[in-house]
Amino acid sequence: MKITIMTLFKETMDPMLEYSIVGRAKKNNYIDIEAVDIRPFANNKHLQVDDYPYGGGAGMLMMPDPIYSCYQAIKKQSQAKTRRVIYMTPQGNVWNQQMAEEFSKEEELIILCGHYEGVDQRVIDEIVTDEVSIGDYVLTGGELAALVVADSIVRLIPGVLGKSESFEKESFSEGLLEYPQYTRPAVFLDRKVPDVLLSGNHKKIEDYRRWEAIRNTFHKRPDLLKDVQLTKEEQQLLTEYAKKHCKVKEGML
Ligand code: 6GU
Repeated sequence: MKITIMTLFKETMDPMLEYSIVGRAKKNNYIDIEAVDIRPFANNKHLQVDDYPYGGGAGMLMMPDPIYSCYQAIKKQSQAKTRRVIYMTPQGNVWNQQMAEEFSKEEELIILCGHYEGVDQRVIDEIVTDEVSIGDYVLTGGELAALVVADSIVRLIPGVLGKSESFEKESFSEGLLEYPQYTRPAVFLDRKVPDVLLSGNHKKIEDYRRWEAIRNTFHKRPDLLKDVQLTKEEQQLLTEYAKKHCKVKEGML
């Protein structure tokens, strides 16, 4: 997998790509990921990359030509047969785990970070295959959003996470949030670790964790439960639990 991030702020992104799990994945050649500066691809003496919008209005727009030249240079260097080009924009599809899984299977990704008031529409129409947002709020630029998207993809690539960091039982992997976790000491500020976790009974521990994950999801993100496969028994348990623990607002059911 190769990921190239096109940006006017390469220096702000490089440190995030050199450290931690992403940096390690890069060093160990599980992934080729880099930020490329768009500015040197400007076709004018002053390396200008933004200009006023036709028709007037506030702010500056990124000019199409530097972005297109940058894209062509990236494409020329690549052996990939297929690629997707993501434009980071609050107008895009809101990123989620399912999209991360889908994009992690691609051979090559190019991520375009917008800045200022945006990007000339013609270069978007020419090169972009997917528009992505990371949520309903506005950032000053696409860089932070691109790092979020890249991080969530990189960690899904086989080999990137070690066994101890494995993502089999984590939030969203089965549509549920995670169960709560505990480490030493067994008692902290008079708060005890649940007895079952010290019991050594693996079946009991597994059942306890599954139920805690369901309970956690019910309280924090009940909207996720509609996509979770619960056993009949779990469904019953949850119905009982809900009756006991939740006041149902009038008109809700
Ligand atoms: Cl991808 N870009 C910007 N500028 N703001 C955002 C965003 C992206 N996603 C949420 N807000």
